[in-house]
Amino acid sequence: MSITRLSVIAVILLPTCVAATVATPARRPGARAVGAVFEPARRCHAGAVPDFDGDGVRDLVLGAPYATSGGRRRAGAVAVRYGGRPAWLRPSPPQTGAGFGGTLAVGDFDGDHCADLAVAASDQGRTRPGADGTGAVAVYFGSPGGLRPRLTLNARTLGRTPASDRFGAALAAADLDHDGRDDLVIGIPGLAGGGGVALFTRGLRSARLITQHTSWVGQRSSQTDGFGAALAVGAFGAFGRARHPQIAVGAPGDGTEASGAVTVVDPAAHRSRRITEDSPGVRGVPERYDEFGAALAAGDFDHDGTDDLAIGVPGEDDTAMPENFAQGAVYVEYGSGGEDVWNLRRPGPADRLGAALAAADLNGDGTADLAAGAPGGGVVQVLDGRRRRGLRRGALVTSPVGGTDQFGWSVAIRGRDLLIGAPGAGGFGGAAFLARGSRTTTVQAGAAGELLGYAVS
Ligand SMILES: [Ca+2]
Ligand SMILES: [Ca+2]
Ligand SMILES: [Ca+2]
Ligand SMILES: [Ca+2]
Repeated sequence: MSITRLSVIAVILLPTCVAATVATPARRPGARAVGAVFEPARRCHAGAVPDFDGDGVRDLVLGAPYATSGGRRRAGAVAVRYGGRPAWLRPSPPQTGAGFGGTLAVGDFDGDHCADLAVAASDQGRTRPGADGTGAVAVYFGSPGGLRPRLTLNARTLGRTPASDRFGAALAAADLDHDGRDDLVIGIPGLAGGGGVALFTRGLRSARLITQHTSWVGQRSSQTDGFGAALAVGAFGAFGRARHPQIAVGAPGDGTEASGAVTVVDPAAHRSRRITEDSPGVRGVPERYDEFGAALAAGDFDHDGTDDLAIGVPGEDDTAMPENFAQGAVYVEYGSGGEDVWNLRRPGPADRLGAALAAADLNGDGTADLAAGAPGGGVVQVLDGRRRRGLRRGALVTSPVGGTDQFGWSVAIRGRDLLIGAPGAGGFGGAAFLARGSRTTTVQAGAAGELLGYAVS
């Protein structure tokens, strides 16, 4: 899912004059030691998620990849809400068209219990006009004084020469090696040879690359596969490793005419398994531009101790009604071997259900639930997990603004709340909302085509 897809719509609908945004000065890199002197003597404790400053109050992050930063158009910015207090993270240095904030991930990378934030600028550093960006990921560490810039990761960190890699087009954070620190998984869907996935472990000091050509993956590839365009980490129980974290990697451009594929990789066991709509137990039919694997989420939806994998297929058509192109679908592959296929109850063309997914226990009954965005339809379908029985249809959250707002382009579950991005709202200034039950409130609205809510976390 590239920013370009939305920017095509934005270019058509936006007025040509785009006003400059008022920039809140970013925290100066290197100011960390000085700032620490004035910080209250308090530590972070594991609790509210995410909590960057350790005050026990949940914080929220909203990506605005087309925000103007430092006078550079579309350099991007990220709005951080410490409790209710808004602040901005700006790229340093800002680069025109970099799209900083297009992808976000929250984890505790240094294990100090302050949540940390990874922000991708996957369009950064185009080698020529119109080419995909090389991309970079900025990592901010949480502290009682808030988020502080710590390091930047890019293709060079992996010892590669940057090209049109789209480094950071997908991100996931989880403790893969059980050392008490979250590891960062970075999707590089444009990497030469069909894409790749980088694993940064041990406080992000150790790096390794997995591609379709990795010996134990062993797939044929083509340049447009987009391996690494979506990521989810879960204990899927594949390869007989019950509680071991594994990585699901989406390659929505793989297969015949971008029907899409997902590969579950186990970097410790050196095993992998490829899933397509042609796989045994999967009911679908691979069709042109289905984009199977454009979004992924992992959760134990039937509470059997094994994570289940939700796969977004936003390009899925209704075979019985050809005019319903790209109504979208969500496939759920249970660790037990069962499968669900979900559509909207009243689907329409270009709804693109499954363009965004999030999994966590939303209703507090102890079992993971699933939220699936259908940004073309401006809705988010909630599916409630049930012990032993799996998902059932839950609430349909509809856009409070309507129209071309792309409500559901991004979605995250934060406690009992759904955090929903609508980057098309307000003439593509964008907006983010919190929804609980039938109540939807605005968190923040963007301005001047900055696409706020393109990513949320
Ligand atoms: Ca906080
Ligand atoms: Ca931390
Ligand atoms: Ca399960
Ligand atoms: Ca639940």
